[in-house]
Amino acid sequence: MKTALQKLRTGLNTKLGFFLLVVLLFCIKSYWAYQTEFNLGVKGSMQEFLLVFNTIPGALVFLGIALYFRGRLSYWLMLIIDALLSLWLFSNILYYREFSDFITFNIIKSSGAASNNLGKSLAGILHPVDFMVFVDVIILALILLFHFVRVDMRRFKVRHAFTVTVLGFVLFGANLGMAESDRSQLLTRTFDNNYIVKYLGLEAYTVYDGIKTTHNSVVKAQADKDQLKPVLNFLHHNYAGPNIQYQGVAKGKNIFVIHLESLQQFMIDYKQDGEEVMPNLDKLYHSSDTLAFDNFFHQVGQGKTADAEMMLENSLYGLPEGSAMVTDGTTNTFQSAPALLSQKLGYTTASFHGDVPSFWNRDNAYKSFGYQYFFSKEYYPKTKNYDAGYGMKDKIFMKESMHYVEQLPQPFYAKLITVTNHYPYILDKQNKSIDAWNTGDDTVDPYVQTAHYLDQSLGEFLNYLDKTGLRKNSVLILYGDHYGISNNHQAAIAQILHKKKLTNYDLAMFQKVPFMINMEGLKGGINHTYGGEIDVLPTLEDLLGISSKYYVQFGQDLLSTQRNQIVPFRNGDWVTPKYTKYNGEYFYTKNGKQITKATAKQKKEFSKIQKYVTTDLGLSDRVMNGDLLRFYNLKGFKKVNKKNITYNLKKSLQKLKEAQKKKKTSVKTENNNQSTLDDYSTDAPELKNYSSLIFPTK
Ligand code: GP9
Ligand code: MN
Repeated sequence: MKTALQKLRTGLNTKLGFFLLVVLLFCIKSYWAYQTEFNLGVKGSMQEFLLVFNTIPGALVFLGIALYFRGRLSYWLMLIIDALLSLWLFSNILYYREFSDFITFNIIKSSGAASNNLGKSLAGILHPVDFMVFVDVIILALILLFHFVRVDMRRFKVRHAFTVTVLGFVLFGANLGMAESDRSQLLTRTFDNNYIVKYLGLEAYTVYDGIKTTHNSVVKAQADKDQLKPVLNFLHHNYAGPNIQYQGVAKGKNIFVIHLESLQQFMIDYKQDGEEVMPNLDKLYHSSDTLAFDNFFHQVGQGKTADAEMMLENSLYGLPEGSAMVTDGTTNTFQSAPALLSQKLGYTTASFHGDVPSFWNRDNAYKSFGYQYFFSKEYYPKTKNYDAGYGMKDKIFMKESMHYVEQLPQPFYAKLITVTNHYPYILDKQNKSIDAWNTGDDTVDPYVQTAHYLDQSLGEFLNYLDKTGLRKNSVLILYGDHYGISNNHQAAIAQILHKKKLTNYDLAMFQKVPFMINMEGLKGGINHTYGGEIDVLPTLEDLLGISSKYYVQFGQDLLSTQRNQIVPFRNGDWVTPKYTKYNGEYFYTKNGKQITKATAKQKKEFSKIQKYVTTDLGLSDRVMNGDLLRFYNLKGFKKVNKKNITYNLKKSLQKLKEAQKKKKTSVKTENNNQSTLDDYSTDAPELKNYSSLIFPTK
């Protein structure tokens, strides 16, 4: 009688036997990764079951391709497919660790724009255990190489291979059916990639994403003017008029938009050993000249910084996947803040960023936004150690940016994008002036040090504004672009917030970011309205006295008394002053109590809010995907002519020179052509040895 082992051996010596072994190992490995490497939020027995089950259909279909081939080739093909699927899984594990999301084709398309920084972060987040995803492939390869199994040279009938493929699709159908019964509209709502992987597996998610991306290009080709109708109806219906108390109060002022990288609201007034971590920002927050918002949320998706910029400057949402600035920034028509302000009010517009211009496709998207200048890394002196890995260190960046700011004819709109407080929060010893946190989570702990550094750089900048008098005729807009500490670090978050356990409500509130408007004489105070990044542009427009009534903008003026105060998150969750919906759970916003059994009335309220959120996001996506603004004729607005804009160093410097001759209102011109840079004091240790800074001249 044959022993079980012998039987197994005989089984494995057939092609089907070997195939089943490959499938089995692949499924086990995928399941292991789902459980340990991702945070899919599996709840209940159905979801538990599907997490195991969904590994099978994709494995049968993809690995099954090899069954259509003959002999040895078919065996090796099986391993090649297995290796490719494993590589894809591996890439997703790394990507997920930083972004809490899965890779999309749009992200891959944009990887040229994002790769330089992405590469750096990936190297830093690699865990040895990640390589486990290749173990089965290696074992199988050794089995074949050392002839532990015999290659079955018999013909595997096409009919049988086809049966395996069909079985894969049938099982996928069953999987989808069970998934839909647990969560309806799984594929149509598309709000969260995590859901799709949880229910359908990584392979199905990838195919789904590919189809969607192709579909998007087709959508653009098919879009027409009529699609604007529902958009305009919705916006008209939800328009919130200006608050007369604030209407036009910032007219004629310079505008500084300060992009505070990864800064979250909980850092305001945050203390470490009794000391404020961000004293300069805290002071600004509490100043009587500052309108500070304490219920202001980031609303970014995968595009992170780029999504924040998209919202701030267009009042259009980023996309559910990828970065709209990358996928649509080059080709779409926009009616953005820089273009509006320069055309309507004669502003000089410039963005400043101490990184390469290609990141997030800024070099192209900014042209579409109508930015006249884009001062990126090459415009700055290359002083020793000026770079912290993610771009120039904030103190150096802020100071040196003033070399260009002082040359911009006033009034100007200047956006300064900081980067030092960016994951993985790298800062050299000489710049660290407080201790790191001690949560035991290495990725989180140094956040407080880079945030402190960011605050110091702000303090130096504010001093300069005061000293030069620029403060008097400027309005400052400061905002945190998105979370710095992702929900993957819950144990650390709980410690930082001094809480025992976190609920989904806590995580929702953890998405608050600072938003402040500061201007001499502004009627300030802490404003409790619920809002987010989408609302900034309409707010600014009303402060400047331009009516956004006929603009295609999806936010509402934060100061308007007619606001609905519904804050949509990019994945379709939301916050209102009354209720919060986060990760599928409902809460009272006031006290964080969970609503486990909603009354009929509450259910009705929820669905009304959800309808608004879904429509708001959906229509914004339609504008973006269909490039609908190309059909919208905004009265008094000329379509931006990108061909007239260049960010070439030599040409831009020339243009800046001429602009100052033409319009003699720059800070430098008004200062008898003397630079004000000496008024900028910084304690940046890197600049100590430089008596003067050499800026590029051509
Ligand atoms: C890079 C910087 C960071 O240029 O703006 O972008 P993020 O990773 O935060 O999206
Ligand atoms: Mn960012």
